[in-house]
Amino acid sequence: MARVEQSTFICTENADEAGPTNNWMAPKEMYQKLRGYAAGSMQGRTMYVIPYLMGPPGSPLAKVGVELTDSIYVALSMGTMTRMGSVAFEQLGGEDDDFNRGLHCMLDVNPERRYIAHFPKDNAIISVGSNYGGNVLLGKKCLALRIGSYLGRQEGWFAEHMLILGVESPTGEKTYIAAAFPSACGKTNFAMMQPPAQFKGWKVWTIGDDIAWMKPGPDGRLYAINPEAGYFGVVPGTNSKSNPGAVEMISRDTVYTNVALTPDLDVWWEGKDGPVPKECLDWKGNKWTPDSKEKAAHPNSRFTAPMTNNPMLAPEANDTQGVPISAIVFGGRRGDTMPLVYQAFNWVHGVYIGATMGSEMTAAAVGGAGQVRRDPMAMLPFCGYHMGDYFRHWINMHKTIKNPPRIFHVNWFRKNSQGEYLWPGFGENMRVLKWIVDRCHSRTDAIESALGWVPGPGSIDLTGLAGFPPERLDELQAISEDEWRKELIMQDELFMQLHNRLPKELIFQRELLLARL
Ligand code: SAT
Ligand code: MN
Repeated sequence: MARVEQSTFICTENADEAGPTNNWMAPKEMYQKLRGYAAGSMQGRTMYVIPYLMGPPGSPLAKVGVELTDSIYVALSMGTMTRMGSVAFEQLGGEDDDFNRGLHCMLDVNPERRYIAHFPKDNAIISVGSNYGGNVLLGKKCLALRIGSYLGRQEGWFAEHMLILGVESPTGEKTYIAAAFPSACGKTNFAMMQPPAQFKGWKVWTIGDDIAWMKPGPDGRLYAINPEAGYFGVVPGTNSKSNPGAVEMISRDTVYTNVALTPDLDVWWEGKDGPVPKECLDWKGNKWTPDSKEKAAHPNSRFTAPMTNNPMLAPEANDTQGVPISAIVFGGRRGDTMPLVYQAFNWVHGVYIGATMGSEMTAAAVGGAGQVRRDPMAMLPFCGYHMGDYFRHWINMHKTIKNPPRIFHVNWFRKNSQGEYLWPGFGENMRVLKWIVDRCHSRTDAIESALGWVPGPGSIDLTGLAGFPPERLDELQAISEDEWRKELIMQDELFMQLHNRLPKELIFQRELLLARL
């Protein structure tokens, strides 16, 4: 019912290449172990052969994989999440005829024999002993992020844990934005946002909700594609207020996992529109009533739905060249410390902001929910090599991007001393998004703060935001010395862990921030 990071391995020749934030085992040893588990394990079962394409057909950025699996859940989900079938083979040939070799064996889903092993040199993945999306839909986190990031570093591009959206203004101007948030922080909702009523004529189009592959184009801008063809989203809390587009999207052609089942064979979850059922079966199949102590749907229960069901799917989602990115947004789930929004002074400062991202852990991964952990660029569980080298790659790429995107940091989750959320979130995030868009086009004010550029007075439009006194924006933007002292100490722990490959530039950025504070 969730990703298991403790069972996820990067199998490079030596451990230092994988770095201290990944589990490591030598390829030879891992192959031997997993071939042992796999041998004969599909006897009497059905094996599915899944050729799949990550990215729009014909795109120079697209990649091919073939996954073997004995799980019908995987076969059906891969058909939604990727472009599956002969389209994959048609992509092969020519210059790049490599493809990812994937093997998934459910075994008896015993955690003792559970491994998600990546072999970047061989462009291969073996996953055994589980049947949860992030562990077994090998195109997603395994190929598009862990193997992808490894290839991206060699080939000069980025594989990132980012949504991609297009903001259309009333004049028809389109601005494309990529945003990295850790798992289960609302990426899908943000990517499918519906602007509030007074943003007349403004539209938000989705290109992707989870992963971006980005490469510099001939005009010096950074171009992004979504390698996926569907959304694997968190179900609880999905309703016509949080994400009206998703309600429509998942009303058909959708695979649900770990939700509750009503007596009339419908699905149900906490926060669904309509009345709470008088009784149902919970996600484990036990009888559930509104008096039950446990949740009916698992907090990480998921939907798998085709992107073509999204009413605001951008036609550009099929562009082979991708879309030019004007802004990169980093964000986490932080009850304190982090303001609603600020902008980096420049690229290296932006890399530092992304590298030091922190977030309260969620149900998407096993263990630790609620604790703040460092999650650089939301890639901690998904980077296929040493995180210090990953930061170096980000800094180096600046040389090949003449017109780099502006970099921002947002936090929708700041609370007051009573523990109440200060910002309404969801569609109202459009107000922050518009400031970001206006900054990209040099149309709005910002003032310098210790953290970066922040909105000038009145430059975040709050009209029509019921029950939101304007002073609350000051509370949301406040920089507390005490909180930042703790923050900088926590950042240091990550830097210490990565010290042998940490770019000096990031250490200097931390010093500068300290001095400004
Ligand atoms: O569960 S997944 O890994 O597929 C999604 C996520 O954690 O971002
Ligand atoms: Mn994700």
